[in-house]
Amino acid sequence: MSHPAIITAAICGAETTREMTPHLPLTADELAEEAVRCREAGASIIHLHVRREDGTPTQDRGLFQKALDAIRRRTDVIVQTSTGGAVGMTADERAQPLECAPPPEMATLNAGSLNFGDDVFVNPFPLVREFARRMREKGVAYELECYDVGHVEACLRLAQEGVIELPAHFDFVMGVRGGIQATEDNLVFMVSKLPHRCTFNVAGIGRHQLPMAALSLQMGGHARCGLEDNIYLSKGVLAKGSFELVGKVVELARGARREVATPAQAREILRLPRRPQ
Ligand code: KMH
Ligand code: ZN
Repeated sequence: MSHPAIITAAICGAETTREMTPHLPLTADELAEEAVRCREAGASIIHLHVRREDGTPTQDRGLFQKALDAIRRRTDVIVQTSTGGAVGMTADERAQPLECAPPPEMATLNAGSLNFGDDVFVNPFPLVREFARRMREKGVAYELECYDVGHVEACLRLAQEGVIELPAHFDFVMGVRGGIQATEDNLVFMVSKLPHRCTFNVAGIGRHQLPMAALSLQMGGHARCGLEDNIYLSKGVLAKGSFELVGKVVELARGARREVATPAQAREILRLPRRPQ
């Protein structure tokens, strides 16, 4: 067996709605319950967004604090808060989860702008630099979200500037309408850009989720699944929660002769210093 595979469960997101699937967790208790189920199924990272009572996306610090506390009380997973939020949010709005106490162990750092469906997801260099600075200040580890190959190259430029440190952990989000598409040759190209000792994760969107997870695991990468990116377990069959998708990715890891990482192993692989109490 080669090195353990880290499975990230993106359990909520900003775009998936209860109209699309009744299985979407929204409240702090529901998010914590789902985090526990995903951990039991094999996930070691929970990628976290939060919602208002009416289900709309928000980056409200208080709601993140409640969700983080609820998850930490019940499980030892690494919580990776979103700083992407939803398209149209301001930078200050998006950065709020970094102000939680204690801060999250990990957060996303979106590496560049792109058309996001019919909208634009805005991440200019000054915003990326400022978010990286705030994360450094708070001791929050970043996962570099790359929606296209130019975003990987932007990260290398930021590393030269000293804004981000290498080796780093990348997430290739593949299949957004406006970003790089979810194909094997595109993944091979993205991976070919990575400097020595960097690690990568793949988040395939929609029907690409499980095939791209399989490919990433075979290539020595890690995998993200969950209702943020895909609501179906198989064609026309809704997943009853992100935990069912995690179960599928565990099977894919076994097929790729990869052990599944525990949160402790994931912390080691990702060079995370500590588990907040
Ligand atoms: N909702 C997307 C526009 C992140 O979490 O950092 C951005 C997103 C990325 O989900
Ligand atoms: Zn997200």
